[in-house]
Amino acid sequence: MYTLGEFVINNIDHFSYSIEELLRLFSSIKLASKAIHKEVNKAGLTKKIMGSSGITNIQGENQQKLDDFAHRAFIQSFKSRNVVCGIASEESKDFIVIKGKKENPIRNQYIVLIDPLDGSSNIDVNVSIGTIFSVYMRKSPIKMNLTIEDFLQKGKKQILAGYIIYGSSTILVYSTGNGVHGFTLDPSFGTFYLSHPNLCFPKTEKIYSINEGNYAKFSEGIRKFIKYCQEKKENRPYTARYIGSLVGDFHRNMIQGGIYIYPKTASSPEGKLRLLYECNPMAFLAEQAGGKASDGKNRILDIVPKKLHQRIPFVCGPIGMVSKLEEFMENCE
Ligand code: AHM
Ligand code: MG
Repeated sequence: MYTLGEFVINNIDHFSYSIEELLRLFSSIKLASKAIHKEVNKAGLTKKIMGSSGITNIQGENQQKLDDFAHRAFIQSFKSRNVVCGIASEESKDFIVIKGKKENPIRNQYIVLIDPLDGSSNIDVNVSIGTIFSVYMRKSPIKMNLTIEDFLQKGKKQILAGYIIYGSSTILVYSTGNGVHGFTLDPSFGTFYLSHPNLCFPKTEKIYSINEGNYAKFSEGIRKFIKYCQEKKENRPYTARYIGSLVGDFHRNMIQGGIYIYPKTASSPEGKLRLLYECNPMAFLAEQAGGKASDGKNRILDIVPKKLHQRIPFVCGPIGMVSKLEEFMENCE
């Protein structure tokens, strides 16, 4: 049984960037995710990690203690191991530059964008949550200061994207542009083992995932698509499944065949999910798994980001289901 480290080394021929940096990055991601796994699993036993931190984060949302713990765990792990030159996190306003010491300046070329703990409304109720990460090569020359342009790159420029789901087991899923592969943490050894090689959306279209409580706030195209999903015709009605954790909903849909939708609503006219921390990495994985991701009209990976915390409507899943939704959107404009 391959460990994550062994698998990465054996499946890296297609990768044209620094493998040494990639391996160091993976070891930081593994370390931080194991720390979070440990905290998530004892959350009910300690008040230290449950509930709100009392802070309103940059998203204008009530930050949970575990959001803050996860943010610190990743930043600390990336910083102390000198694995990247810059980090942007959903939990902090500005990007963070990692320069190293004057006598030993950092020469790393990767920048990482991260949602340290996604689905935080599920933390206190023992429902799956996740970490989402996304990696790019810096655009600016290595000896210059990082600029915002290093972070505002199109999603198709990602060289690595993935997530960790803290669910009934902890699973790390990633792609470097050569398929999507999943690794389950064996907590007794603290090792991730290959459990889901070559993940692909199946041929069966089975599930639709959307917060239907917002039905009255959706556009006509989305409302019609929901009715289409519920219609008794051909292979429909589809089953409705919605956790409210993007990572959990995506993971299930990729394995069982389903579409995830977070459209714009009357109260969130730009959508809710963040382009850089949530949509781009999931879109990269969706395409690598033979699926499709869009904002209802445009390919997510082609969108030029305008700001770090930009929100956007998001749809992803099997190509047929996403294309059908786009058809409804187009016909209702
Ligand atoms: P978060 O980053 O604050 O946790 O928000 C993102 C989450 C997604 O994981 C999830 O799909 C969505 O928000 C759920 O939102 P809602 O409760 O509005 O359905
Ligand atoms: Mg999030």
